[in-house]
Amino acid sequence: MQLKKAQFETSAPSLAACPEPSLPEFAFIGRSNVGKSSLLNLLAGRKNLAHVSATPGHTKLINFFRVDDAWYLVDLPGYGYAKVAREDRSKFSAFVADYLTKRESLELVFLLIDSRHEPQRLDLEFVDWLADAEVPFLVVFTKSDAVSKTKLALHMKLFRAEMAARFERVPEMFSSSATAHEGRSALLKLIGSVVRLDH
Ligand SMILES: Nc1nc2c(ncn2[C@@H]2O[C@H](COP(=O)(O)OP(=O)(O)O)[C@@H](O)[C@H]2O)c(=O)[nH]1
Ligand SMILES: [Mg+2]
Repeated sequence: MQLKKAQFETSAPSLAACPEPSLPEFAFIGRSNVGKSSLLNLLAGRKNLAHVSATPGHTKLINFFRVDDAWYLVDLPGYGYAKVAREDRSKFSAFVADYLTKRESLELVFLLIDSRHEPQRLDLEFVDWLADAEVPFLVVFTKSDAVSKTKLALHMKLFRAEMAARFERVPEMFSSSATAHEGRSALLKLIGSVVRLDH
């Protein structure tokens, strides 16, 4: 799918402040620093559309980016900011929970997982939350450039096993690298097929 125009629309502090739910949305979530904003920029083909930060824990708002006046990319606040007390880390704001469970126009969540690690408890707890809430999601392994092909394959295999223990149908899994420009076409193709089905 070719993408012509991507623009920032709004930062919402509450579900009520989100744009009219008139276009299909694809929302990115994952731990702080996993590469959400970078992946969003990669997909949009714009270097600085979403703000990339070396210091995690910044975004508290839900940021909407309108693409070709046809769909939205949505940058959600990250979970698991390391400076937050351990018991609070896996929690995320009531607002994000609200958005994930109540937003009518949310088509699909992209759960971002750092390729460099074996399955992490925090991420699996979030998967369990998504499963309970019946929120449809796919998995993207980010920063694939930062790990060997062998390690990437191993980490994906271990994560897939965790998914197979939870779901009858294992969520689709992709890998990406904002640095090496990898994963863009596969993800845009998937978004394109969902957007076309919708209309
Ligand atoms: N090596 C590598 N680093 C990345 C990649 N994507 C993001 N980063 C770095 O990871 C840090 C966090 O990125 P950001 O997109 O702000 O993550 P967010 O907090 O999830 O939105 C930044 O220092 C990025 O430069 C990637 O594909 N490869
Ligand atoms: Mg970000």
